[in-house]
Amino acid sequence: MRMTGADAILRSLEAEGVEVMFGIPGGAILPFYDAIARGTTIRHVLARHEQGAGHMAEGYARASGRVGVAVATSGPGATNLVTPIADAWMDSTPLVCITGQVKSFLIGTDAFQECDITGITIPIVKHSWLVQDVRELPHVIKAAVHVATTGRSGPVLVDVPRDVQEAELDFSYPDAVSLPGWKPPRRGHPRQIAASAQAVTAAERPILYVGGGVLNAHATDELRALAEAGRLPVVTTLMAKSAFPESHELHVGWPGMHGPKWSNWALNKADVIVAVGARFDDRVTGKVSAFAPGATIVHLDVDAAEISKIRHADIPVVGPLKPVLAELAKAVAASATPERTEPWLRQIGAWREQFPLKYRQRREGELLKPQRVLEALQELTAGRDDVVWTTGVGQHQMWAMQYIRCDRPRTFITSGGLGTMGYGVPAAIGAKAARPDATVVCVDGDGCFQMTGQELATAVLEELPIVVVIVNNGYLGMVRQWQDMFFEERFSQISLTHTVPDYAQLARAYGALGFTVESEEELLDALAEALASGRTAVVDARVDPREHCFPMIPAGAAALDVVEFEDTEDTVRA
Ligand SMILES: Cc1ncc(C[n+]2csc(CCOP(=O)(O)OP(=O)(O)O)c2C)c(N)n1
Repeated sequence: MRMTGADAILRSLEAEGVEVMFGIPGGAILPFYDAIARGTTIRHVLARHEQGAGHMAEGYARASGRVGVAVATSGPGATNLVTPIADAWMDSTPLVCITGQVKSFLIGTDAFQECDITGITIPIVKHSWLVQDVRELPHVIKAAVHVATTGRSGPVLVDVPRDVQEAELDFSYPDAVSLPGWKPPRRGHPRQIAASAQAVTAAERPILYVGGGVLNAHATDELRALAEAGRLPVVTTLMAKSAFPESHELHVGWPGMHGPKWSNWALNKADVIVAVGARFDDRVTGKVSAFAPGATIVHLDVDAAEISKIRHADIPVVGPLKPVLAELAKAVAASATPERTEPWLRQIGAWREQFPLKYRQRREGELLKPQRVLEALQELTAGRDDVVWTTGVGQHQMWAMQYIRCDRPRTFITSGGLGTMGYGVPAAIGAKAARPDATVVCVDGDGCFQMTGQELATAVLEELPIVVVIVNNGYLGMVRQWQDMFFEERFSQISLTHTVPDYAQLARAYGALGFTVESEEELLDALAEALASGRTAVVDARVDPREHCFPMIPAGAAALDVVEFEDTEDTVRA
């Protein structure tokens, strides 16, 4: 069929089963938006900032397990996508970004809104295309989705000059894609899987150290089968939160800088660590030379580049996690004596009793404790399996990790690797587009909210209602904590105030519900109303800025050297 390049992009995305895309139009992408106006089955969500569009596409991808699509114009539109692209790169989120480019004959002339976006993003994409021949478009879009979603998933970029969008081609969509340079592994080596099973079943203190790769690989059932077959304790990283049911007896928390002490002890005192789709991030290991010194490392990953990148893998298995975990679970089930791990599980349980999460009770006349906001959210949503959480970055994110329980996959969506403030609100909107049935709650910081809060307009007008709970401590709280602990309380450029802006009024200005809460009673009422409203709502919870997030492994310290909350007579234990 004869059509323009712009129509061909759209028909190709439709052929790939894309249902939603997020973006903002502009000069160099106008032909594509004209094609949208002429009709498509794909819903387009109009963001207020391209960074928002990118994080929405990421939130959509993470909530649905499908590829996210973001669209922007050339120049500033494209550069506004750089942060979400970097974010998706760090967290292996499948993302296809489509950008308009100036007309081919203008490239290299410093034309209006020209920028070399394929050049700028080289280190943070799996692959990118600057399409110069309209006839290549169907294959490029097919390849883009394929590369983004296969092997270790991640972001790709397709940059299309305006004249290429306007040129015509005879459209036919390819059935298959042939990319000689992209051949992700299709199965793990049976001998390595057998060796892994042997190490696991012989171990006295084994542990599964689970990363976000398990969610990306849709391998949560296989993970559970493995854990149950060997009665293996499971720690899930921030990126893997929700990959294993958190109310399961074998879930033993979250490792790393703000993980509970008992989780870090379990990981660091293990004799066999099975790393599954995890990458020994510095926020998990602390000082690498002191990390889990006695452990044999079994490392399962689809990306060979992760093997022995940080910690030597004694038994590497490179392959897609779904079949690899299934085979390993089978092998472990055949040879494990599950009672073997009971003393170890009891030991971890004892540490759990000994080292609970703690904070100081609010005293008369003091502001709410931030931890209490998270506890209240957990209490109000306990037992519901239709809640999807997103977060910003900072103390509130770590408290959300500690206090919110997630039992179903893809229900906790956060920026892990890049730590992108402003991720929470747009990611929530994207998650809502993916899961219209779900109640999507963004736990945000007041600093984070001010980076992308304008996307409330998108949530309201596109009818993608979300609940935003701002843990408002009036500060860039996590920075305050570091300055307090490591810079002798010299506070530098961190004060935001609790009251400017007035978040509830701001929410109302966008047509959302707005609540300001300062007491426990107001908090519970506002959260209940917001969660039941079915509307976009912002709960501004004004909390004590002095609270630190504990426990904490100081950057560069050994993971066993956890700094804990110092008990007072009115300690609250979780
Ligand atoms: C875009 C961006 N800029 C700066 C930082 C550094 N940073 C990390 S946490 C943080 C403070 C976040 O403050 P807030 O959103 O209020 O959350 P809180 O820590 O108070 O819960 C900052 C500035 C970052 N992670 N991302």
